Amino acid sequence: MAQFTSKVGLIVGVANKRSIAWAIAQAASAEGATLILTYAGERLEDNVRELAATLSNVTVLPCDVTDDAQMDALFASIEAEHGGLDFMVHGAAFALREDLAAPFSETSREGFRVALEVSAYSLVALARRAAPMMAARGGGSIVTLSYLGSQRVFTNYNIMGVAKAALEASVRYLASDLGPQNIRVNAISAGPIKTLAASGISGFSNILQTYRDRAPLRRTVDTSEVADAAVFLLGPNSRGITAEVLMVDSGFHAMGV
Ligand code: NAD
Ligand code: 0WE
Repeated sequence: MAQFTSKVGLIVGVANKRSIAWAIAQAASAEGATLILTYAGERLEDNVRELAATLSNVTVLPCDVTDDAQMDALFASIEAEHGGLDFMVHGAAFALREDLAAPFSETSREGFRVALEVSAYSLVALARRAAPMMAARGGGSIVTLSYLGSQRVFTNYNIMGVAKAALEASVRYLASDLGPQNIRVNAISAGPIKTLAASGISGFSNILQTYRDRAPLRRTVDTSEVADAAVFLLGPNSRGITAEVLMVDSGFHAMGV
């Protein structure tokens, strides 16, 4: 039987058809999940509604992760409509564009705050609200998306690397907090993929080519490969795994010179 039959999942971070979160939504839906997809701002609402219409059992709701009222309303409406939650995917990240171009030492106080708030604190804020609804069903699974820039320096990744380091540490602390309620918290560290979040990043093609040249698999990964790993971490096959950062990057992270 499909892994997510009668399971309810919240997916934060769909912007368009190239989004990693959208690939995860499609893979979870194929396993029978009922899904709630959120959009960040009215500009993206039509996009997300069009995508959602291609799946069955999907609800679309607003959620700007910097807005506590929107987050409260989101979970209230999930409780009212579905009566609970079994899994959650967090794929929200944002830094000011200027901070992904200037030297890291030029990062402003505001740029540091924005990147850490949207890309790391949002996981904590969402997990806090999701946890009681998951606990009431005997447990749950939370997956977020990270990048190797949390551990190593990538030119121009800058404040996002610091935000991903905070995100990965938050995964471990949340896993410790929520584990007693049988709620698991893990991250997938994906290799570079040409999504909206990669658009206009100067030198992104060079990063992709470096992975093709040097990763053990001699290729980049695509969103369906990240989605398959996410289905594993969200579902019962990973029931013994929490506080983990799973690398889905063609093995690039293992290489030295
Ligand atoms: P994407 O642009 O499709 O997704 C990023 C999402 O963040 C968008 O849906 C956007 O709406 C959302 N977001 C930004 N600010 C928000 C806010 N205030 N409230 C709610 N949502 C907000 O790009 P993606 O590549 O699919 O990124 C998804 C995740 O994967 C991010 O965490 C990213 O850091 C991570 N990641 C991406 C890559 C890559 O190369 N594309 C590699 C590793 C990890
Ligand atoms: O996490 C990311 C990128 C996230 C991101 C992207 C943008 C672009 C548009 C956050 N904020 C913004 N702000 C914008 O205004 N990735 C893992 C993709 C990525 O971005 C890079 C990378 C990789 C990989 C930037 C520099 C170097 C490598």
